[in-house]
Amino acid sequence: MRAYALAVLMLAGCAGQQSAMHAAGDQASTLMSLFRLMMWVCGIAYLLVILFLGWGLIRRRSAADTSEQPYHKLMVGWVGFILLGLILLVVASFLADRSLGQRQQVPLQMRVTGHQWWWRIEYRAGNGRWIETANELHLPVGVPVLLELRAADVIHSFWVPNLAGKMDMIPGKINRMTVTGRTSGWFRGQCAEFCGTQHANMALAVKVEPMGEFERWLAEQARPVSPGEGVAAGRKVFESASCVVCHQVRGTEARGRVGPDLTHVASRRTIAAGTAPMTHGSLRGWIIQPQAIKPGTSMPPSDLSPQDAEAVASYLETLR
Ligand code: HEC
Ligand SMILES: [Cu+2]
Repeated sequence: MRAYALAVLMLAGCAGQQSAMHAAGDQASTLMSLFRLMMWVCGIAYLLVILFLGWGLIRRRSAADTSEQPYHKLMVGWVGFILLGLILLVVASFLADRSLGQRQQVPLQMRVTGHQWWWRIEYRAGNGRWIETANELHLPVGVPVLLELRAADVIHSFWVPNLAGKMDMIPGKINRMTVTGRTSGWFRGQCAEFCGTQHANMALAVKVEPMGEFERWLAEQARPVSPGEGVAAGRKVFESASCVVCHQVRGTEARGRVGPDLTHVASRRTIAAGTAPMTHGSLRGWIIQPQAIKPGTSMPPSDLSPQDAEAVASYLETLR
């Protein structure tokens, strides 16, 4: 009973927004079909081995029984089954690989760059311009998207299990993969190649949404900043502090390219690649001492007074 409960719990752990078992993209479902076929072929082979073993144990050969005939036939059948099973698996994985590697003319192109420990994301807009965001990937449902995967420092690996398999991001090299979201919703990606102390806090939020919604979202992200009311003080502090060396806020003096683009930072659900929720408190905490939230992160602590940090947090919160 306890073993059963444990098995149910473990299976429940596979469910949800970060699971290769719940394919929500064409590439993930190709992989899932291959996985299922492998399970069937290997499962049947395993069952047969156990059956033969049990049969051998029960039916001991009597000393008088010297006929080898029935065993020969069984042996031939068994070897035939193994060969067929292997050929089937080789052909199936060849076909799956071919379909994953297909580079059909895709209408949309995006760039994802792995950094220690966050994701730079760029969208190719209709006019050929690139629009930059971070840590949140939006995909229109049902449309194949070509992802260009790069790395800025060390090797990372791009992995959104619900959508597709893993692919390494290697400095100096561009790897390409096509993903096609099939089901709308939020999914969670995770860097899948150990890349340093905060590797585990290098998560990627992925939203698959209807084309209209995606286009609206992209148009919003493309727009330069329009800071809200009453945050002029915070903006001034931000622009006179070191922040602008590393961060870009399009439409202002801040043009740094080291860290994430903050033009629409408050439209994201989390900060620092899924490490903390997007709240006033975590923004303020992050600005004062990012190392306390994400030890080792390449954003240095600031020497802003608590009042100034508060004002900067309020300013950033209006960047939607
Ligand atoms: C030396 C470069 C550098 C400086 C200076 C810097 N940052 Fe950062 N910042 C980064 C990097 C790199 C990250 C990504 C860290 C991570 O996720 O591990 C980051 C992340 C952030 C984030 C979270 C963004 C997101 O979407 O996850 C905010 C907000 C932020 N910085 C605000 C500020 C503010 C405000 C200042 C000035 C007080 C500042 N930064 C100064 C490099 C810098
Ligand atoms: Cu990584």
